[in-house]
Amino acid sequence: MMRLFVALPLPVDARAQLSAVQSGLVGGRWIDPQNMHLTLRFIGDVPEPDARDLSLALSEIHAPAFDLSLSGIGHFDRRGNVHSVWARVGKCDGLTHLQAKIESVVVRAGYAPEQRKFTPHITLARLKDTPLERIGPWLEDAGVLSVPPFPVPEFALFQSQLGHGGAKYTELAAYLLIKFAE
Ligand code: 2AM
Repeated sequence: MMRLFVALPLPVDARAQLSAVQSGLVGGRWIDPQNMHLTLRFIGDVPEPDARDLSLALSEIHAPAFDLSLSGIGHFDRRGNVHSVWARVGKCDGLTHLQAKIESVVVRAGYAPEQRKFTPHITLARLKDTPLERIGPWLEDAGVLSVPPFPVPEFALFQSQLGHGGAKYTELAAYLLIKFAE
């Protein structure tokens, strides 16, 4: 079995800028900048032949390239207990369009539709159910985060291998987005 997800890789510059806010948070486990990405669709465990079929289906997507910017910090919590903090993604029609195309291809390939609303984000740290009040000062400081627009030339299929030191991500295939000359 292979644990798969579809995501946007991030340029090294953007990852470096994100890593600049990765300090001063107690009880958090920082995501290694090498592992930072924007998840478009989590797939989960699939048999290897199905991974190949899915990759072929994804390769048939034709969607325009776009620019992304990042600004500010958000968090996911369960009843006031925060389990992750992440960089906010600026509103981007190209991203919304791509995500919708991927969702429809994945569903046509036989996977159950995603039930959750798409909240584009880049996870910076995972926390062990930390009360929101405790990280208030960090959220305020890191909230100034702002990464200017950068081009997104491709999306990719990743494998996640869970291990002791956290997950290891491997890019299995990348799919070019269509870039029009200015
Ligand atoms: P996260 O960063 O918000 O945790 C690879 O594991 C990627 O898929 C991660 O970016 C993670 O998002 C997302 N992911 C992991 N498990 C998931 C699940 N059960 N449902 C949706 N997304 C998941």
